[in-house]
Amino acid sequence: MTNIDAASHVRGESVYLDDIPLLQGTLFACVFDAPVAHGVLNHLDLSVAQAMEGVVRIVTARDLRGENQIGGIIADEPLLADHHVHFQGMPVALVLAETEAAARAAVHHISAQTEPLEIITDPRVAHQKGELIIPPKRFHMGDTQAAFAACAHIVEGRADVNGQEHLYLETQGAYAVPTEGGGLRIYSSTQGPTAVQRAVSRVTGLPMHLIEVETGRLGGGFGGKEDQANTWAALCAVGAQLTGRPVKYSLHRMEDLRMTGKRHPYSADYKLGLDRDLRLVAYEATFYQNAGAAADLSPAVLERTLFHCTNSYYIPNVTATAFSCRTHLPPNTAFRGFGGPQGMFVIECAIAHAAEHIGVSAAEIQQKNLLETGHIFPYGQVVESEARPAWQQADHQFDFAKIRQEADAFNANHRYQKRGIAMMPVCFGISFTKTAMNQARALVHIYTDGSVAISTGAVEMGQGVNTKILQVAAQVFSLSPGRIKVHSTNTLRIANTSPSAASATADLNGKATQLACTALLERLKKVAAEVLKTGDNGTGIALREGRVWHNGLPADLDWGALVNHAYLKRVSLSEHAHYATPGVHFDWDTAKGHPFAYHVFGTAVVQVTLDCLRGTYTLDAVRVVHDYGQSMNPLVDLGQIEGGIVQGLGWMTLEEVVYDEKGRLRSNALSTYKIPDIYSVPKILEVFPLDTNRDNLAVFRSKAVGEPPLMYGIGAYFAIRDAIRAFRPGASPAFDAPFTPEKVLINLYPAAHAE
Ligand code: LUZ
Ligand code: MOS
Repeated sequence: MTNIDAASHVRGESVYLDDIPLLQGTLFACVFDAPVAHGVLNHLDLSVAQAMEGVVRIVTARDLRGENQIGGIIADEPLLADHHVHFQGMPVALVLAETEAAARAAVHHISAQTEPLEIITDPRVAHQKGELIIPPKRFHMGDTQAAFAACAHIVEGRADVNGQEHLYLETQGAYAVPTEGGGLRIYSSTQGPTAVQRAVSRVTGLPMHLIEVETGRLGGGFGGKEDQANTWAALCAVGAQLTGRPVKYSLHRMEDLRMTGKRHPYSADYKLGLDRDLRLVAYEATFYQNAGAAADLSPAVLERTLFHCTNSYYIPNVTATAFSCRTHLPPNTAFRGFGGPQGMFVIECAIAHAAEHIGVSAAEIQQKNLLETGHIFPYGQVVESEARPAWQQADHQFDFAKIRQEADAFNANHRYQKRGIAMMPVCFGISFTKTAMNQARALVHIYTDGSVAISTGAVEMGQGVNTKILQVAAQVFSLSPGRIKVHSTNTLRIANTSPSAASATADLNGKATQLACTALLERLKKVAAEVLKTGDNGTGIALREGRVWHNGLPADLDWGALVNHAYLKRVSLSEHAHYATPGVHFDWDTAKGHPFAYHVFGTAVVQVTLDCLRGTYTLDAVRVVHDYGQSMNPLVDLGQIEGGIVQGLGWMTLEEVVYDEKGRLRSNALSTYKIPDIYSVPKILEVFPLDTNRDNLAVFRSKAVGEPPLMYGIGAYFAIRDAIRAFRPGASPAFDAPFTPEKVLINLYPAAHAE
């Protein structure tokens, strides 16, 4: 089954926000954003801009009919700055003009007078000053203090990991159209249509039933549009409400880079204790999350850092503490992995440190401590593990010992080129950690010509979820894909959706689709039994490839005729189904529970070659054994795995988000922010499935595939470190990702750098 969007993508016919034809009278919006990161907003001069040709209206905080608030988890984020500005890029005024050019031109003629306040960009500084978004969160298992006392080896250190720009190909944007009776229709490039509906309701004061949010597809989200699509939709909605005209805003790349949040940078302290047999016995970690100026999704991201702080390893004694620190950067937000990768990076640093300290390979420690079924995670869930089978299959297929020997032999023969390798096991929990969000609905209509229309809460953002949902319906009905259409995500057809996030979209919406289609099928079987007078109430009826079968023999009744009979008999051909993941729960009072439906496991081996004169490197190979259960669509899944790995590699190597001490984004364009291109992706990228066939909670025994592969990319950091140590034995670079070529060079020649 090919991706159902393949043909229209290749022809350029797929419709994104910017392809929607505009109505006559549409106005264009552009934001004037805060020029300083922290200050009192004393005066805003709009007079010049207001008088410019084409400018229809300039909206500020005071004009809002609803609440000036878009904070989802915590109400700490005004839509438009009122008395204070909290980050450079914070929306202050909204220009509405007859053309896009007029709107952008006018923004340049707005000026703000601000009284500067102290700017904090470092989460540790924010922590010292008590600037916390929420009280600290903690996971606790066993007794670390007692355990450390009995450890043969203890290492302590610090690890820093930077943020990451989402760089979805399609920038943020929305189009708001006034509808009859004072309502609004919002076209939004969002992962969360309901989140947009709520935000629009809040800032306009309109009830949610007057607000329709329509999302066709996104040109990428990666978490950046889980929460932060709300801003632009809310601004367009306010503009449309105040002018009575449609309002469109599609951000320019530099606006998007400057005004939106990114993956959270973290700083962390760790202490890891091992026994004589290299068993991990005790782990303490403290995480300082750089949340930015408002909560956004930071509390939930912080939680997932704790959930994944021991990655794929069993450690009986764990104390992990996490602080969400308020700084004056754009609020950081969801990004593929959602805090998990940051937690995993730190334990991998601690293991690398321990290995170097003891004089063994990190792989030896990793391998010895993999999770086994029956172990307990620090959050109380009992482990069902594929960690060791994944590691062993990877070792068997790729031969870790041979890869090591070849690297060592190469290094012995090359003075200024060094090879490094690293293994990277991954364990990622599937489900929203907020239990209530693990629900979805599907609406399935069968029309009298036999064609089927499906709506769900899933948002197609290039991950192929609509293809999988179509496959579910095609399989249940035994129909050819051509008779089924998966439609846009729309809050009038599907209400109260969870965002398409947490790798769970196909699981949740696929299950809801399966329930709806199965209910329809059972109804149709009864109709078939009546029509064929089988007298068995449908128990002997089956549908196969568009035909009705009875007791294993084809009957003289096809799908189309059956559907017509059902209509004439006044049997409903529509179904709305609800799915809620069974068995998941979590209690933050005890920080224990069973938050995840299941976990995804895998092991990667990453190989790099370092140019020790220049500090540059090539990613030679990433080889992976990945557990995606019984894949529904191996090609769609492979696309997700390859994309995730490359995004993870970019985070660990080239991609460097730079804010200066004034809170200004310096990596504000694609000339200063580098992401992997076709030349920097691994020369070899091999992915093998781990052969598992368990009764998990995903659709048709598949497993979620969206986020877990990103974390294989973390291996690149440690492979580069390994190569540096081959050039300079005993080197101990600070754990500070990404490992940009500049940082590599400094670590190859620290003495020269010190001079
Ligand atoms: N979004 C969210 C997520 O709201 N909750 C989650 O647990 C999550 N996990 C991964 C990615 N996005
Ligand atoms: Mo996400 S990080 O929106 O799954």
